[in-house]
Amino acid sequence: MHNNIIAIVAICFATVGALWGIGNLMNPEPDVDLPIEDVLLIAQRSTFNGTNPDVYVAVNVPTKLVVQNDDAVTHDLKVDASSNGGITPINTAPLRGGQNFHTAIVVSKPGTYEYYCSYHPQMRGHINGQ
Ligand SMILES: [Cu+2]
Repeated sequence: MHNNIIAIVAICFATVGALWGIGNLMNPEPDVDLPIEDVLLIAQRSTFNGTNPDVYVAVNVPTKLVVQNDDAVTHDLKVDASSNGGITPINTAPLRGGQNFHTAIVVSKPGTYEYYCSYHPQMRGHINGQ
């Protein structure tokens, strides 16, 4: 009898836990706790954001990066390994028009690093980690 009560309580907890988990999946919480703004780079007219802007990130604070291709042609975004090892390399897949890629910028040493599109040499800018 005592074991039955324990089993019933355990099943209740498991059920509530499962429902809670499903509820969270259906209503994911927004990313409100990111310490700094996400970075959105949109490939358009063979530039990133029209100006290939410098991107500023804090050292040792992973920054969410979304690369969106709004052009008709394929683009990608790459960051190569640096000689000081201060940035985690980035390589989106080739992105066709309308596709996007979610990743992160992770800088571990202050410095200036280059991002670029491997298809279009003029599409390049800098990531400044400070
Ligand atoms: Cu490109």
